[in-house]
Amino acid sequence: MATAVTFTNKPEELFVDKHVKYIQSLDTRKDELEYWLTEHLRLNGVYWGLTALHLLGRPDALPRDETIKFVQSCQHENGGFGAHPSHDAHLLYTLSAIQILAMIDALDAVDTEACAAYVAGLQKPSGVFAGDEWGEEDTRFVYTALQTLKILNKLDRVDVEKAVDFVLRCQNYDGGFGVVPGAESHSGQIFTCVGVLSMTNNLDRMTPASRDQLAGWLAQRQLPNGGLNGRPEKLEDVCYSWWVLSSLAMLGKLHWIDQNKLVGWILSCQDEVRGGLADRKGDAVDVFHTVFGLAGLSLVGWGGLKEVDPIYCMPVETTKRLFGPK
Ligand code: GRG
Repeated sequence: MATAVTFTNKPEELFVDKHVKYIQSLDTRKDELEYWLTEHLRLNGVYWGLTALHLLGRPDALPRDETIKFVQSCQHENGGFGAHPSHDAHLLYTLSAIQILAMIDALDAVDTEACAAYVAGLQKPSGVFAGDEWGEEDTRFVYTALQTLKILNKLDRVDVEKAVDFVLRCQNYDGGFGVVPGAESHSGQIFTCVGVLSMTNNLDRMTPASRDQLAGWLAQRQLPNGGLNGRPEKLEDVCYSWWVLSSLAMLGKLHWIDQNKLVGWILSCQDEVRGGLADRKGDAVDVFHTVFGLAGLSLVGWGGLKEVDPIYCMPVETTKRLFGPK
């Protein structure tokens, strides 16, 4: 079970070695209930941990061969990936699988043709993607589908223009984006929509005024303590240091928030004894908040972290190797 957490009042330090050890320890906690309760997220967890390690400058801290074998064991006959060998395929895990392999330069270890066919088979006539065979539709799945195919250099397998048109229909009167047309604006969904527009070079399909309105909405997510929330009237959470900040970065408006205040707030969410970051100070740490806190710090250039790519949430080193310099 989750152990007690130790937070300082105002750390000014990033506890790099502690965070590395924390991530390394995650796969060794097989006697803890939490390990088994999170099996449905295992492949995402490997992606979060590996991305964090790359940003911390320790890309080799997880065993490469074992990582490849685990990813291979999660691929289904239909080409998609499940969170764990015994779980059904879904786009959320398929992207994580491909991102993991991209980061460790091992894309040839799996059947990428079958993977692309699986992804392409999930596009609907409206341009949106379903997450899996059961059909839930969401802007998250447009992002995960297009990023997967972009990494595999197989974007031509789907109708990108229709996907982009669908995303544009999800923009609201307040400037934000939701899961489907007419749904409430949420920073997580904004990341996926601005990400789709950015990775397909379609950001200019939004007018400059509309981009400014969206950046204004995102900047308003900063609360007096420096942390960011995901939508109005909600609590701050370390993960929005990624969803909000990466969206502002893609819009070229990172300077619209108080970066110093945000950095101080993120650092206060570290467990300085056992490593890892929590959603907010005083809560138990987990690998999801650890990677998105670190990625937020990387976006503002803090603490000697490796540079993260705001569109793909992978190290710039990886995206440069895949797509060339911007
Ligand atoms: C490659 C980084 C990466 C992502 C893949 C799955 C995906 C694409 C993006 C998810 C975007 C998203 C919806 C993020 C938000 C996650 C989150 C913390 C949701 C919580 O929602 P609520 O309603 O929380 O529980 P609030 O804070 O609104 O109360």
